[in-house]
Amino acid sequence: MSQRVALITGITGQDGAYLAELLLSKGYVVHGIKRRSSSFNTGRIDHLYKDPHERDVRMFLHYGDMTDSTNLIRIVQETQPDEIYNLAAQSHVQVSFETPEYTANSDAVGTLRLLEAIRILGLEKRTRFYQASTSELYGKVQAIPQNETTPFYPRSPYAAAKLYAYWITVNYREAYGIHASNGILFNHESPIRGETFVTRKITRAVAAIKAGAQEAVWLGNLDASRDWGHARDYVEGMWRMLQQDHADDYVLATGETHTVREFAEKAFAHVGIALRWEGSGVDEQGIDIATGRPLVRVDPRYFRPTEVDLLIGDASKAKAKLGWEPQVPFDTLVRDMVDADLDLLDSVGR
Ligand code: NDP
Ligand code: GDR
Repeated sequence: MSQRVALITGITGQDGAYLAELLLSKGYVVHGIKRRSSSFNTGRIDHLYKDPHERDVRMFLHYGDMTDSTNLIRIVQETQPDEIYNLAAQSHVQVSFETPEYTANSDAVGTLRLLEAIRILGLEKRTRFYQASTSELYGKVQAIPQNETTPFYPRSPYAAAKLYAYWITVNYREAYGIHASNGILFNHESPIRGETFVTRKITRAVAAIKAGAQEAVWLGNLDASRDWGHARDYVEGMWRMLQQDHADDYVLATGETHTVREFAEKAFAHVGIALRWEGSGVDEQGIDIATGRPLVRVDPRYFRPTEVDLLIGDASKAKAKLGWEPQVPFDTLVRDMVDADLDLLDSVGR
């Protein structure tokens, strides 16, 4: 069998990096789209990259952007992928309230542009398509837990853009017979999670506070509950979806939910700091029991105009049809993220 070729949009992001690693380990040729940036943005994949002049090079990067149709069509034409993983997105929910039009352009219309590229180039029967859909689609949740049949109720410009992307993926599957699947993924984190998502913001702060380099961490809604898994497990699920005979939509989740407060508590506990909670709402504080110092504080700046209060997924379809199950428990995830941030701080300090 000839070498399989994959194209990953968003290869420089958290999931793109884990997915590239997985596909390379399976023998794929991996093409990735990266954006032009004034500073390096390939830190998460530098360990996978080889100079194109070396032998056995299987990963190639192309400049591109989800807002540029001509660029996407050209890259798909040049790379002739067997599988496209559409991970590129303005992926920050709070930022989407500030940049709603850009978020719609890249996350919603960007998905359409890629699907159209497949069609324009006559690749409907050859190229399989994965869409990075999200538990944010459930928004104001209509059922607990959420599965593939739970109605959507988006609560942000990000989620509304991803709703379009979800349905256009379903539509191109039904209209043109493209093997196009949605992975409805619940939150997944890792040591290479973007620094402004709440888990990584907390674990970086815990490391810095422990080292005496930071006083406290300012957070928003401590009551929000999320179903947090490990990104490495979730990219395996993406790949499995594209290996099925028929395209379909699947939830990937752990089936457990924890509040932001609980995440912070566990992260501090891992470095030997026990917190007690005082006050409520904007006055709530996480106090270090040993010293009486407030280490977690609330800043309403981080509250969202509309919030998603509680997510908990039911991934039984993925278990039955893909044989997929998450491997990394919540406690291990928190511990690994804190340890990685302690190591990072240590290596910078050296
Ligand atoms: P990241 O934010 O870490 O990565 C996003 C990637 O998209 C980066 O490579 C980024 O490039 C790229 N990108 C952003 N905008 C554009 C654009 N206009 N054109 C081209 N590339 C662009 O996200 P994750 O890896 O965490 O998530 C991957 C995908 O999965 C996203 O679509 C996200 O919305 C979705 N998702 C994520 C979940 C999670 O919990 N992580 C859960 C469910 C869905 P750059 O590095 O230059 O910024
Ligand atoms: P989310 O992730 O919005 O679920 O989207 P994020 O980590 O940003 O927020 C999770 C919850 O924590 C609350 N929160 C804070 N969030 C941030 N970022 N910063 C804070 O200081 C803070 N304090 C409290 C939020 O209000 C929220 O309730 C992620 C992204 O990866 C999306 O791309 C993806 O689709 C979903 O997960 C599933």
